[in-house]
Amino acid sequence: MTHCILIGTPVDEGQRRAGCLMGPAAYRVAGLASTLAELGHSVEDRGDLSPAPGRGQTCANPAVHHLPETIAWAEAIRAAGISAMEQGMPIFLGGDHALALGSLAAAAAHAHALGRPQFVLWLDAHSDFHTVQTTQSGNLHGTPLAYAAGRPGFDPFPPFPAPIPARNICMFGIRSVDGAELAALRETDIVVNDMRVLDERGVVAPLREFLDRVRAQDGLLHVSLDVDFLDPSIAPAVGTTVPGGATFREAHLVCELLHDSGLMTSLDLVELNPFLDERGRTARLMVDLVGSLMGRKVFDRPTRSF
Ligand code: B3U
Ligand code: MN
Ligand code: MN
Repeated sequence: MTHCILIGTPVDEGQRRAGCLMGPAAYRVAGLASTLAELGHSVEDRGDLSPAPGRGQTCANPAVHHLPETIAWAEAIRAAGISAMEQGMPIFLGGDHALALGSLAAAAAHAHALGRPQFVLWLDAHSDFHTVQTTQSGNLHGTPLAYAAGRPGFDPFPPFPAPIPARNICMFGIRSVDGAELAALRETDIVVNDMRVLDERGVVAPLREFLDRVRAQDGLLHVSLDVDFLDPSIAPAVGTTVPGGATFREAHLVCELLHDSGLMTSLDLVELNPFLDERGRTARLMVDLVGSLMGRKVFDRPTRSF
């Protein structure tokens, strides 16, 4: 059984559509803590973080907005995340994806301190591989993976503590990549399982290939679940819907395989915008997916040993 530490991270500054700040409250209303408790886990809700005031940092890209506030969030999330990782499994309740500038830094610092490799599974329609310099929208929720991979172009963010090797990063569900991100991605060994790959191969084989590598290297695994990984027909409460996402069944299967692996050590739930939801259905779906991630199953059967 796992000690689950809920950390509310109501970041709304990483994009321009207000509402993600209501995400932590929506997960609580949708029963996240009781779902985890019913599965036999202990749950500690640490409430919502609030960042220090922004310190007025600037950068050369005029499109970028809320830079000082986003840096302050990243620092607060990183500090809270490191202490949580020492005590249990943090679940970061977003908040937009800019929160991963902090949660990934926490995970990487923690893994580095343990002397173990950090891996990342990025469940998202987007690659979020811009730097502060290349983003055209100026929305910093499109940057955290590039920061974690150690790409240059992140001044004035603090240096990423222990950059995550590209081979340890696996993208899943990708279907919207900007030109600058694509050019940069082509130069890396990041495993990009875009929707074409998932359509051809299904979710099981590509995910097992990745999980086998995590297991073989005794890695820690951070999973970052963006609501827009899911098809908008089942998960409408997100500001950046992209058609052709994961189905209900694919998403649950991914979560069940992750649970069977026993490898996940930290989790982000990001981009839920409850203001755009239909009677809480997206929040409830996300909570149900966490249930699958944490061991809910219909029937016990022998699972493939990893
Ligand atoms: N790549 C685009 C769009 C985007 C990234 N992440 C989200 N949207 N959610 C950008 O703005 O960087
Ligand atoms: Mn994202
Ligand atoms: Mn996305």
